[in-house]
Amino acid sequence: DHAFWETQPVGQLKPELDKSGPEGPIDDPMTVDEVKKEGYHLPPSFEWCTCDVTDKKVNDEVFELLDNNYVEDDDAMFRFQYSREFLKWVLQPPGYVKDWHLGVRVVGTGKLVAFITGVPAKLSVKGKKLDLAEINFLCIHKKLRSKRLAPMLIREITRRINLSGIWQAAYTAGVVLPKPIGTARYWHRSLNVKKLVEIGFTHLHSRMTMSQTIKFFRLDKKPATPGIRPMEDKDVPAVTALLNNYLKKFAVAPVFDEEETRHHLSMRDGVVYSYVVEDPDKPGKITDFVSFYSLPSTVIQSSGGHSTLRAAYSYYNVAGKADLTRLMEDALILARQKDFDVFNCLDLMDNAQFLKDLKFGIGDGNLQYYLYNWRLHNKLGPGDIGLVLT
Ligand code: YNC
Ligand code: MG
Repeated sequence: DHAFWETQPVGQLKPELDKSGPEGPIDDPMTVDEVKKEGYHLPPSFEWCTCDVTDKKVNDEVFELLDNNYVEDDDAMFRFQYSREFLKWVLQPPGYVKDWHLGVRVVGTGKLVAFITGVPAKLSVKGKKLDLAEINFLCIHKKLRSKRLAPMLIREITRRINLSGIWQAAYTAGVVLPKPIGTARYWHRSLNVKKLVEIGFTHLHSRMTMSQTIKFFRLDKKPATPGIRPMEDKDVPAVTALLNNYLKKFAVAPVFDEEETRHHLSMRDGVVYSYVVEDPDKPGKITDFVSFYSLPSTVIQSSGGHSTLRAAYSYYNVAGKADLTRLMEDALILARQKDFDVFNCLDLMDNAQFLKDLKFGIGDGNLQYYLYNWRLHNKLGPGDIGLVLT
């Protein structure tokens, strides 16, 4: 039973509750005039706040809340540790709305105890271009769990987004809610397998020694694709064209204009890494693109002197001239050079093509994809999904 989600314009898990209709909006159209102008009520000891992550003090508060209370794996061994710089990056894309960075504070002490964010994006869903919000960082302090605060955060951010005339949203979660539009799975490629074994992220195969395992995962020192180099600002138009042309083939994928490409895909040390292949025979011609972002995790029971797992996550990749597997092997090498311990990748887009060949191992748990107020008749396969939410 989903007392909250059964009241929302989303696909329902119980067939008898699922309203049929054409693919598209589930709710009747509304106008901004009809949206409630005052915030929803919170229990008396709490108040809403807008979190400006460019303010150093607020950025620290958000960092601390997430560092201590955000997503953990099922065995509570690792917890995501989004960096302060990362938060500034993902929360301030072109056209971002301050009011969509929503917090809850304790009245009196001012302590930040809950958070949820939305950022504007353009998504192509089966050929229709939607201006929507991408929702992320829903987090409630551990001491305030199971008090039905999450539905309040979701209702209030929906109201704030609706006030901008936006009626759809996209989000992902590890849990199954009404109702996934698709499901993807994480795969993991060891880069520093010795450390991964020491922190319990991975285990030695029963008939393999540590030195055999290290050899098995060894990579070349340098990438092999001729002309591969870090993306520069001058590459933005070519990367935008390459990316949009590639993403067209997926049922659900973002559409980037040049400003958005510059924001999401320019190199930012410690945050996001992007490389282009410039054709050695045709200077200036960009044929391929790879990118990954940095999302470390805290090692909860720190062991072997390791307190942080340095993880790179595959972001957007386009193989034009190069072979995708060869290109992604270069991404692994570049991530290793940047001292990442593991390279994580979802099985979406064309990624299933290279996961096994490049010695990725399948993870546990799924990542569920959702759309708010948009009906699709059939569940998408991972290969139909072209969207990566950080
Ligand atoms: C979740 N992840 O089912 P029902 S992902 C959405 N996303 O409602 P309470 C969730 N809903 O089933 P707690 C959810 N997890 O009764 C639970 N729920 O209908 C639903 N964890 O609320 C749940 N971050 O406050 C139930 O639960 C209701 O205290 C129960 O809080 C939940 O960012 C949570 O995993 C997740 O901090 C905040 O456990 C808490 O347990 C926590 O009693 C660790 O809530 C961190 C964590 C989630 C990461 C993410 C995407 C969020 C999407 C939210 C939905 C957006 C909808 C679109 C809005 C804009 C629309 C427009 C336009
Ligand atoms: Mg709660």
